[in-house]
Amino acid sequence: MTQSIVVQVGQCGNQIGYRFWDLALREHASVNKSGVYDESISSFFRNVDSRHEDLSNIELGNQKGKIKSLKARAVLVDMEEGVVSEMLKGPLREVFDHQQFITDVSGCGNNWAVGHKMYGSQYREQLSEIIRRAAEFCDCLQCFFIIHSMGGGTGSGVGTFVLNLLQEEYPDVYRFVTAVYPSSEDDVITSPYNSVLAMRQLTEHADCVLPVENQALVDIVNKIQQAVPTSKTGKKTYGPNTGNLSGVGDKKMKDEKPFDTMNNIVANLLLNMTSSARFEGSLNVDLNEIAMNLVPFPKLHYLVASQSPLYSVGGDLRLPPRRLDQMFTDAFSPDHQLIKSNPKHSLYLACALMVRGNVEVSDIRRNIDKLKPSLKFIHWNQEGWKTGLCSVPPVGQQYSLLTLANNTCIRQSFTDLRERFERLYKRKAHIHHYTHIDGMEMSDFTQSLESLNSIVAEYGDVEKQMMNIGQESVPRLNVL
Ligand SMILES: Nc1nc2c(ncn2[C@@H]2O[C@H](COP(=O)(O)OP(=O)(O)O)[C@@H](O)[C@H]2O)c(=O)[nH]1
Ligand SMILES: [Mg+2]
Repeated sequence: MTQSIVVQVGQCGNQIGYRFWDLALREHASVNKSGVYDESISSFFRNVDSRHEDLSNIELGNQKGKIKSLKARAVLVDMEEGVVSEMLKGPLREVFDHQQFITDVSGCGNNWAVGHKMYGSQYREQLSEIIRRAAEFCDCLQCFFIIHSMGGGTGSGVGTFVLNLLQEEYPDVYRFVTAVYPSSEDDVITSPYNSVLAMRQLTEHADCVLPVENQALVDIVNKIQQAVPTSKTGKKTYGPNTGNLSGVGDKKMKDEKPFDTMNNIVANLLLNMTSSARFEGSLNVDLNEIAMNLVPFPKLHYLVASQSPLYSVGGDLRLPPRRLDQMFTDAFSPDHQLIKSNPKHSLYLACALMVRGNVEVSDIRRNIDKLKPSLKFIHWNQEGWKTGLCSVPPVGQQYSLLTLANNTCIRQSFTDLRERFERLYKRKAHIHHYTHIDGMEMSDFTQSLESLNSIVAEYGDVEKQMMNIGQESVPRLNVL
């Protein structure tokens, strides 16, 4: 069994990370009834109780203090203290070791340069040290999962600094980045700059990026609200701010944060993606196989995720269960994508289907055959499916499906972002806040824009190639 380390940076990164650890503990608790520390738990948690291996502790909730011997394989970084110190007061406080954090007090002011150039160099040694410590606890470290937003300063700046550091110091360990992209109505005025500057780093230094758009999350949350049966009082029982999706039960209601429901969706993406690293399955997809199978060209490593059911939070869940075949239809529909897109209208380079629960390989095959006529795959990879089957479903579900698509539809998100960047950049608005930071040059802007242009162009070229082939293969009339 291999291990992974989660590196969560900035407000968004830490808030999503927190949801991930909460839900991961619940999953393990529901499967591991004996409470004995085993290989499955060891993939993301270490055991600090050397006296005995008994972990009847992982039952969360009212069994206060019983998670003392499990520590998350996590590194928490934020240049503000608020979010991390709240985590230390919350119900999962025992899961995080005090040696696992780096915080500062003044924040990055939503400025990538402050995060990447200033704090990056200032904290380089400490970051390197804290990661080394986490890595030393692993027998066989396979992946880093980095979580951060693109639009702010810490996650986008320090987060991408850490990414580079990881590549330098652990070149053989996979780097998966979950990156939350700002919506067009984002209140961070400099978010297009931060996102484009960060994206160049993701393009150059990550093995795989799972882009998530806040707009897509908001739309999904609204959809969930509509789908959830109303309670007797006529009130919706689920949705943002109702508390139930926060994952720690009803008493959490008063602590509910506006992002929690959205973050649960992203946490579920990570749970589903890592399920075969955490549990047994008849068709286990090793995490390295995702990078291997889904990324045919090094920079085209942005994978569009979609899932069905849209989320799962265990026993609280009251959404009607999805039928198996419906789940496959869902996952290819635009309203289940974690970026605003319609993959059916674009070209697939490859697609992974990560199925969990009591599902047969033949069920997957049947659904692939059913879907195929409506999907366009690149001509040299017509059978570009990677399927995984993990026997353990999410808590409270019979089965679930996560798809990860290398699809040219991502180009639209990138061109939208570029437009927003250019609107500011044309007038050089706010640029001086960046260039006065030591080490930040105008070339950082120009090169990041070039990098984005080239990604957009590369996805475009792939599409064009396909169109040309399409035309050539139009059957001609044989003139007799
Ligand atoms: N989905 C989600 N987005 C967030 C969360 N917190 C902040 N954001 C978004 O992230 C961007 C700001 O980044 P933030 O993580 O607050 O900044 P940082 O602390 O400097 O990294 C904005 O686009 C926010 O809308 C969160 O918990 N979940
Ligand atoms: Mg912050």
